Amino acid sequence: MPEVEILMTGAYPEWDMVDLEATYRVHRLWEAADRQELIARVGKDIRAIATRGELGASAELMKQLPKLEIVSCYGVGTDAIDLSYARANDIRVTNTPDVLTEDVADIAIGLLLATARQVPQADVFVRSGQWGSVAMPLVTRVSGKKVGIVGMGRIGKAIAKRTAGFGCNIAYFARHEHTDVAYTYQPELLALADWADFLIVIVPGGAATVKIVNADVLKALGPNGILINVSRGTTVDEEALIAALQDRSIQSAGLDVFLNEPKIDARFLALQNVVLQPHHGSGTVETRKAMGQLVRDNLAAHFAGRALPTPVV
Ligand code: 8YV
Repeated sequence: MPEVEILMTGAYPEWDMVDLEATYRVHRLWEAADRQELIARVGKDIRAIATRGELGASAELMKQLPKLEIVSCYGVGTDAIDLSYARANDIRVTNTPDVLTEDVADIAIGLLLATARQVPQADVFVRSGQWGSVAMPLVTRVSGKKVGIVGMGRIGKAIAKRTAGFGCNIAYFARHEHTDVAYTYQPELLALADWADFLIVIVPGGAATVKIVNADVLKALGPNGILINVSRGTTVDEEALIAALQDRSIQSAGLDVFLNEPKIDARFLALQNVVLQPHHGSGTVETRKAMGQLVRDNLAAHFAGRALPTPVV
């Protein structure tokens, strides 16, 4: 029986589970009928948490694991992990950067095209037999338009590169100017939204970015504007977004992330001018295999006393 005990907060694909369970004694928190009972029973022996981006690890959970040494996150965003608690308690934290960059950028473009060109609506149009009897409504061009990118990290840059391929004019909002890119830096988000035809949000989640896309930003984006969010549900004021979609003060939105996933606000389901994705930006076989490998590499390095491949803390 493997002796290092780890707690998993949510499932990974089967190929990761097989590998992890061959190497560690894995406790499946999400399958426990009574999670508190499981933690009370095994918590004192847990040395690692394997979690996912959206599940994270709270201070409340970590406090109940006195031997916890490392939290390894399957995902790049660590906003749901209490990093201050980890730092203060010498708990290492790792994530899975780089391996998912291209896929998340791809889905941002996929959502932009799906939303502007109304691909899901066109699919319904053909399947429902309307083709030939009524005209498909004309849609919005993507090529050559003004794209505002909110966040110019690794994924923001990959999105910019793709939209440049569409001949788009690109500007971005970030905490500071990025000198390694030639796109226009706009330090005012409101001004960026006012200028842009399409606003693509890819800033990290967390306290600093809560509701940065608020009612004023949506108003500035305007009735022909399209919002794409592939960051976290927290970065957009969802009440304001639903109101803006309902009264068409923005044209439409393409969303991969929401508050309260997977139980998202039901009002989204009734809207025709939004394309919905189940937080699946990194959800390709290729990327998920690489993410699982990186989680395992970080855990293996930690327990072998080697340098962590992708440390956050
Ligand atoms: C999720 C993500 O982790 O990378 C992130 O921050 O949010 C995603 O990749 C993924 O859906 C696995 O749960």
